[in-house]
Amino acid sequence: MMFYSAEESISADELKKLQSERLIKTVKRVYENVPFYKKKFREAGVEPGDIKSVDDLHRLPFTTKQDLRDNYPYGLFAAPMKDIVRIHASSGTTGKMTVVCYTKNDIEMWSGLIARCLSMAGATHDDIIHNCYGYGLFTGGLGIHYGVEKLGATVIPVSGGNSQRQIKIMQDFGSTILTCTPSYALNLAETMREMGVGKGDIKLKAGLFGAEPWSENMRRDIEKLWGIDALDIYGLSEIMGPGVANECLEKNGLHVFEDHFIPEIINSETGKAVAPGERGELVFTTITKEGIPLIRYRTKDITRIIPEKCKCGRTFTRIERLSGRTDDMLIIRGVNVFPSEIEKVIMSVEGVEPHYQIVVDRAEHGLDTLEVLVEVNDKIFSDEIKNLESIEKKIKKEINSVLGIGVTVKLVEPGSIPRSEGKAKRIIDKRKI
Ligand code: DLL
Repeated sequence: MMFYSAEESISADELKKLQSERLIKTVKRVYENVPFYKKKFREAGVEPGDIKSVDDLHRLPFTTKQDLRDNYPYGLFAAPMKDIVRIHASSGTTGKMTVVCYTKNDIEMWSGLIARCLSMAGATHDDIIHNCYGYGLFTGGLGIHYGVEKLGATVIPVSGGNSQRQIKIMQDFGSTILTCTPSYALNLAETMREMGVGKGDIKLKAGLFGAEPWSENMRRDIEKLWGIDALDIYGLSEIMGPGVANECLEKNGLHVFEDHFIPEIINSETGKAVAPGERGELVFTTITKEGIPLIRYRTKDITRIIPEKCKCGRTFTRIERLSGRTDDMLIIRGVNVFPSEIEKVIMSVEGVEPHYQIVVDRAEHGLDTLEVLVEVNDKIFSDEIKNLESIEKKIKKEINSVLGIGVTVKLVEPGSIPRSEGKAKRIIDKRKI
């Protein structure tokens, strides 16, 4: 089978050899160029010479977001500024920005990986990619942009916002692939409906959606509303940006681009590897980056490795759809709650729209409260009160049985929950305010 790059069907032995060579080089590079790593390796009692293959990876210490912040802005760069051609940064809701950089080779490598992602969705140089990821410091917009050009397809650099214009452009310019956050894909579908444009009026055939968690039910909705294949694209600024892992058309987990990033799944409390196939925190080591290579970076994202081989023929390992982050776990009355579990319940109920918000508060007597606001469609909303009440009850009961805690559910009018143009803000935790 022919893939965009030959590495996609690499054998296990070849991969191990390639990874080992690249890891050895990267470890040497950071040790020699980044004082932070030299110090950290010495503290851990490990030297570059100790790393002889990927089997020695576990001997290296972890890197965290805090390390990036402590070395803000350029402290972890492993290349001189004369070789850096681009900076990106993630805003971060708390604390300092996380600043990352790219050399010419890094941009070339990143673009190649995005081209790989696009071709996994069936794109070729004949396609027109409608890119609504934000352009700017965020890695989404420019990351996808350069990948489209690398593939030789056509990029429409429309960025987010002005949804009516997005639909018009899609119709007039003949966009065939959509790239945006899954929440924005839903938002745009709604605008399309309001404008009286049908999925038959546009040429879209697939989409790469990521930058935020989404569920299998949300995929089902997006695919139905648009009449397309909706694939999951994952990445984070620290490791590169979009394109660290991507789904193939089997839609059963994301292939990690192991020729550039080595994934590990660890128990976030002990730091030890979990048993094969078990869920835990995803950790990445970059093995080809020059600007800011990261060793055993703790992503805080939770997933598991899918051990079975993929039917598509690609040999890169797969990770399950990202179900949340260790730091967006809410602790409600002592119970660990992942927003994705709530989404799963909501989205399985008939008549409920994929727009919701979770509001956490602390009552006067000190007890945490969890309220879930869910939009229903027009038909249900104008239905009899008793139908609304029965849906409310159903969601409440299901959440209660999944999470084991009581919640308040409020069905709200269509269109009343704020729409996002980038990453959706679904959790409002008033307890911190
Ligand atoms: O969101 C990069 C990106 C852009 C990925 C466009 C995909 C498409 P950051 O802003 O640094 O980078 O945010 C990274 O977003 O650690 C995850 O928690 C979350 N995330 C990214 N992709 C997915 C996904 C970009 N497919 C953080 N599913 C990551 C779930 C995702 N969460």
